[in-house]
Amino acid sequence: MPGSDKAIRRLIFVASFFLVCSFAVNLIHAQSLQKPHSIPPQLYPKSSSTAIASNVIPNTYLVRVSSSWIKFVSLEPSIANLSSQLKCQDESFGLYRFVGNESVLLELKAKANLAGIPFTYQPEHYIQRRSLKPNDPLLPQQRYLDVIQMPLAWEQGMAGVNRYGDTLVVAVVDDGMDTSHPDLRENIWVNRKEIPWNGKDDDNNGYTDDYWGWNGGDSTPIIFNSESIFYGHGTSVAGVLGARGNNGIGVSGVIWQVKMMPLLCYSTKGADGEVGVVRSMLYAYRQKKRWINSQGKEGANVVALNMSVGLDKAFANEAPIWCAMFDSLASVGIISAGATTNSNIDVEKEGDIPSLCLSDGLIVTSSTLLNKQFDQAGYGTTSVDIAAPGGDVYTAIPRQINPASPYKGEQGTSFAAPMIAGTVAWLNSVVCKYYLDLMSVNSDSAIGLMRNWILTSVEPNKSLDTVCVTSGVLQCFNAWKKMDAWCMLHEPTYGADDIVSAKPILFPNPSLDQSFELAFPMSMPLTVSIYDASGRVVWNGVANTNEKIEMNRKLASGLYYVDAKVGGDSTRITWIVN
Ligand SMILES: [Ca+2]
Ligand SMILES: [Ca+2]
Ligand SMILES: [Ca+2]
Repeated sequence: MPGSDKAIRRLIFVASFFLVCSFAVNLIHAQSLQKPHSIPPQLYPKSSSTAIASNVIPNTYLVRVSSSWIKFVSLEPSIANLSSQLKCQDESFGLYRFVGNESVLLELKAKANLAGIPFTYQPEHYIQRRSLKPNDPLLPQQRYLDVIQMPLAWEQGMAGVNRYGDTLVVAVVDDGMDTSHPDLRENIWVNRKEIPWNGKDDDNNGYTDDYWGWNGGDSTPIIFNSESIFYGHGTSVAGVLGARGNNGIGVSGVIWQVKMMPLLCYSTKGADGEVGVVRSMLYAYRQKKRWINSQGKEGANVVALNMSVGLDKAFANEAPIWCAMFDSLASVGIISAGATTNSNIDVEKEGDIPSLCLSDGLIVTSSTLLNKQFDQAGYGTTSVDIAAPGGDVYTAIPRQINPASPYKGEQGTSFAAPMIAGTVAWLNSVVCKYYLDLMSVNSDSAIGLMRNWILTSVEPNKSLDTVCVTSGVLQCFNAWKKMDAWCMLHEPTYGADDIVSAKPILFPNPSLDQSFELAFPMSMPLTVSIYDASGRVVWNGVANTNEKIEMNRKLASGLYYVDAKVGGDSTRITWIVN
């Protein structure tokens, strides 16, 4: 099996800002080709020990020994009680399974060896599919996920947290996001320190009621309004980036579990000027800065920002404030993914923002068809970096448009960019701690590395030779391979280390609806016991990591203790039910 060592490791771990320009010409617009949805606008109110790897099935062994010897010793009283514990799996091959204490096998092995009989045994391991597909029913319509190698990538891990257990947040600068969408709601960031709609800035971050992000267009906390439904653009971008994967519903995002921070950049009053974009970017920047300064206690760990919004026929010297924001974001470790225009033009001759913003923290994306051929979008061989399939993208739409099936096909660079932003977030979920440490001391260097992993691992396509710097299409698994090679060089044990250190993380906590998930770097069976404050068991059950666990009884509001056993490790987590 190629790369089996990696396979094993995988198994083991698995300003207010001012505006002086006229917007009569340069109105910002969504980078998609879709027509608005034809519904009338309406107001929407707002480890086990180091010796036992976590991929080992507890106390279970495979044994290979001559079946005739087993039959023979079954007549021997001193051995019979031992040999009878082996359950035959294949007689002619001499394959047995044993469940119990290893000492029994050691004793049997000694007796076999005395008799000159070969006796081999090993712990039995959980196996995994080599190409991981989530159970979302509309996945067959999402062929772009195969084009960018997501099933191979997911096999390396699919947690919404990094190796330090930090939640991964992606800011989405767009026209809002349907927070009630069944396939998005669990993956939408909320500001836990903010009490919604009480007219107060509870977390004292300068933004009143910013429970769900921020509306930079209007400077309000409303991140989903009638225009969000009418255009549906931000919801569709969110679907590509981070629709909940493997939840048995709808579609799967590039990353299954992530927290998407909705930042609405359009104004409901007058023209859509770029002030909304700048204010939105500033919100993401401030939240990340706060997260860094508070060592993760406040703010949000924003690792990527998606911008499927742009300014046609504009040059960088016409939008210096906007362009400089990408550097500000990079200074706090945020990589931005920007969609170039959908017009089939040379952006370097005709202009386009953000395409022409010069920032190492920005990856500019053009669009291909599913066959990786160029899809008639903006191009520029020094400013457009990469392409991703924006030609036929099946994704989420606002639930209000079609409550029975809130999904549809979309096209445009708008839907290619979130594949890059999603890839950045996903890479953050699997990257080694050495990289995360580097990010905390030298974000430029860390961003340069990740940018390089993504841009140097594309699949070249002739049709893209005159389109973008890399002449190729995003390949997420190839990017992982580059990342893995770098991590192996700097932190050779990075895969194995997590066996000891990885602990499941319970969220949401506090929970409002008596359900929660235990996030873990890989999908694992769990045994869960929940105790109330007085130590009584209130719930027992089995489940899987990264899947929703719902109580079959109503729990009173209060403090609980969740004992979660994953592999051989038990962890106690304090859980608050509201
Ligand atoms: Ca606030
Ligand atoms: Ca508040
Ligand atoms: Ca889904």
